[in-house]
Amino acid sequence: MTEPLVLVEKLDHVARIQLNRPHVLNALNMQLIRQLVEVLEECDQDEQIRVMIITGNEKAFAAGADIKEMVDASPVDLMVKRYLSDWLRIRQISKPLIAAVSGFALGGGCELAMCCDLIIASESARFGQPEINIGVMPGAGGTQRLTRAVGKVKAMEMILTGKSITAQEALDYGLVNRVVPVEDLDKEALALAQEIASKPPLAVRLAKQSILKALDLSLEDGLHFEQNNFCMLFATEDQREGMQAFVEKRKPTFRGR
Ligand code: CO8
Repeated sequence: MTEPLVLVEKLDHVARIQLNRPHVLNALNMQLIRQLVEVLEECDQDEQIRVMIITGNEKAFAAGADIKEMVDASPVDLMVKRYLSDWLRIRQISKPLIAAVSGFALGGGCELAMCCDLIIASESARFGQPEINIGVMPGAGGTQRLTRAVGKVKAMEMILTGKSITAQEALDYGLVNRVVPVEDLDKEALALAQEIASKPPLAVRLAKQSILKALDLSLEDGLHFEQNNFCMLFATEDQREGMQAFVEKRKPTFRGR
């Protein structure tokens, strides 16, 4: 029996999804990305799950797209195989995604971390877009998401030189939320996931959607989008529960309804 390329563990309201090609530093082949997307979509539908963590192993989150899979590809092959289309499905996931990164997060690995909504890095994490060194450039969002995350000049330097940055630099650049000791990575990612999972899930979902829109829309349109989502939450039981609990000075219980 072949090993699954992603391992899934569900703990309370959190799914921990581990990339599982350790012998090639979790190089992202099409099959792995397909399995990852299928698991994310399944968790997105699962009412028990409120937050997903994507992680790798101590040596690598993911060292990029699988170069051996691409080496002989023509543009037509990439189009026919719809090589990058599964990546767009990650963007449709409505629940928060946390990347827990140790070791290499390079090329597609850095891009995958940036597809997530929050990034916890261990002290050993290295982020980079080294595609320039193998004759190409980022193709799964790197030029767009890195630039939005760290600004033009830092993105230019990282993408045009291919040099990677340390976890501390990633923190200073605003690319990651926090840096933790390697041995604490799982625990810290889980604690953050559980904290978010304790909040009203529909408010979390609409807040995530609204923040992502801030990167796409004009301020005027973004403010309208936010107002609509704010008003919509007054249709939920969790809004009544949250506000009633405040008034009654008790802890709310959120049901995701
Ligand atoms: N693809 C395929 N195999 C890889 C990759 C990769 N990206 N990275 C590492 N491996 C394999 C190695 O070939 C090696 O396998 P083997 O033992 O069979 O030779 C094994 O993993 C271990 O690697 P190393 O021996 O090289 O380990 P080191 O610790 O010496 O070096 C490095 C680690 C520095 C990370 C090095 O492996 C490296 O430079 N890897 C390539 C990094 C890279 O260039 N990434 C970008 C790839 S292109 C890309 O991501 C495009 C994204 C856009 C599309 C996204 C679609 C998925």
